[in-house]
Amino acid sequence: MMSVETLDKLAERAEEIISYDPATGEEVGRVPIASAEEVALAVKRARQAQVVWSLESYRERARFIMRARQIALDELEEIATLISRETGKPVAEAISMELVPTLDLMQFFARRTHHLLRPEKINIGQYGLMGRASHIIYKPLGVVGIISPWNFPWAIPLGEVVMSLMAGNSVVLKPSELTPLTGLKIGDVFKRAGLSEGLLQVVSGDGRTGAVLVEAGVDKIMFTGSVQTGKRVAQSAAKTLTPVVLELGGKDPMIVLEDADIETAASAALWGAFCNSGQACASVERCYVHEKVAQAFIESLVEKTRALKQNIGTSEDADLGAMSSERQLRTVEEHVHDAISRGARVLAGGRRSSSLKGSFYEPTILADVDHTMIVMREETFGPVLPVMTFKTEDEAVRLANDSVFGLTASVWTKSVRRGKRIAERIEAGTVMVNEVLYTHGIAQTPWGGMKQSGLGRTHGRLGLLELVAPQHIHVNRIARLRDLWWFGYSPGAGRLFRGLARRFATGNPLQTSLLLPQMLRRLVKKQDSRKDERDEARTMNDNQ
Ligand code: TXE
Repeated sequence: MMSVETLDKLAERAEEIISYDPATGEEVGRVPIASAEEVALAVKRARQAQVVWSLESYRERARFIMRARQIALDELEEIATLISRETGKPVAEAISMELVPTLDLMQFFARRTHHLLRPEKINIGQYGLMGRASHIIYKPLGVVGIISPWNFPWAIPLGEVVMSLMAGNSVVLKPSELTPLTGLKIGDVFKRAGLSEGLLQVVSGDGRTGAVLVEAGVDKIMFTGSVQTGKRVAQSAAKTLTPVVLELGGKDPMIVLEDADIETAASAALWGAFCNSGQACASVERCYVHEKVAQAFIESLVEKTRALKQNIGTSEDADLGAMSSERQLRTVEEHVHDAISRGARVLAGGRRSSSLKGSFYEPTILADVDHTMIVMREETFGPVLPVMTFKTEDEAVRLANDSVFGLTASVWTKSVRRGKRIAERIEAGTVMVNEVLYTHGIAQTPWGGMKQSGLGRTHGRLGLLELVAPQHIHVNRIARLRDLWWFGYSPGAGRLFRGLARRFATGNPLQTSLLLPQMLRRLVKKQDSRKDERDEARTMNDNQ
């Protein structure tokens, strides 16, 4: 068995990807890297398959999703074990954080997409009084390219696959090179559900394969990963104006006010910071606690941290498993060393596990931290929770907003009203009051960030709208009348237009009604001039 570090490097270089269990260093399996030609072919096949799929009813599309759902449910243990082996996370967590939410999401979008994407009438105000009507329909985009990360290798891509398919698109999925087998498993489940092969194709590979997919002429890219790669994806997509949704990192703050339930808040901070070994984009990465309750909160947090069990993910009693890669573990080490060198105190953990051989880092609590430290500024993406104190609500909000990221945040207080008021002041795509991290698991709510945490949304109706092209249909029911603003400009027309600016543009029909005589005169005159034109044309014809 090779060292985990050597294995990471090998996996990066080889022309096939070898997936290793980061807890044991054992090989889980290997897959070939798709060539540029294979990616292009996949997109071509996807485009052909999508034409027929876009004509299927929502009910028909839903049948395939529900069949795939049943297969995933029947194979729950096998899938959870595969996820655990490729990522290092506990099997229990693979079930609670990846399978349960996606099984729920599948039934939700299977049952509700027709409702969420139903045509919508638009109230067009006074134009409606003029016999016009507008509505929107939502058309599929075509081929959606999904590029996904390793931290939730099942839940993140699967949600986007389901939403894309329900919206009438086909999909080419490029899973992370660290978790290629879980990606292929998604393809396998849908294939056995009877979905035609072109509609969901999984192309295995690393960043190069992802880069090829971005430029392969897809109609949308759904990317989840680092800020750095996200910017590269956006740049390359800009060449063809391919729209992108970017779900990037976070440095999510948790604010514990003096009136919070301290025990519950400490348990929430524990789970929010350490589930998935802190490798969630919405992990609690910074904790701000009111100085009055700081001691009680920190004592409880440290005690709970010390009681956590770390072990190989497939063992029944593991709270925390291994980190997904040696590279990620090194990032964590750098952040913690930097913090210590600038005066931070380690209250728990602070080092890789001495008893476990793989990529295990002990759950870590840091105190005496400040915003000069990397651990308070950059995404750590590991089991580290730095805790800082504050004196006033304003100070807490200022500290929470002092970040280039803005994915999620949480506020803890017994007063829901106060929590909501503070939540609205925080710059983040999702702010939870008395909750942490978990809303990616709610299919109905939108997910996405502000600032450098990303662009666009996934999940919920807003997420579904990213996967369709809205088309506005406008109808004039009184087609026999010409419009007031058409040609035939004259001093009288000029007077009417000035009146429109003053009265019609107020949006008030009563004001507009004062212009009725002028309007009628113009319409009649126009009708007359049309009649004159017709008479003139007839005379000319007669004379010929
Ligand atoms: O992500 P990358 P990495 C953060 C977290 C982590 C850091 C690095 O802080 O430490 O990112 O992780 C594909 N064109 N998050 O390096 O490189 C790649 O193959 C197109 C937060 O693993 O962004 C993989 O499938 N695609 C995040 C996917 O992009 C490219 C989850 C993500 O890899 C590409 C993961 C390119 N040029 C990491 N280069 C979250 N939001 O949850 C790579 N890829």
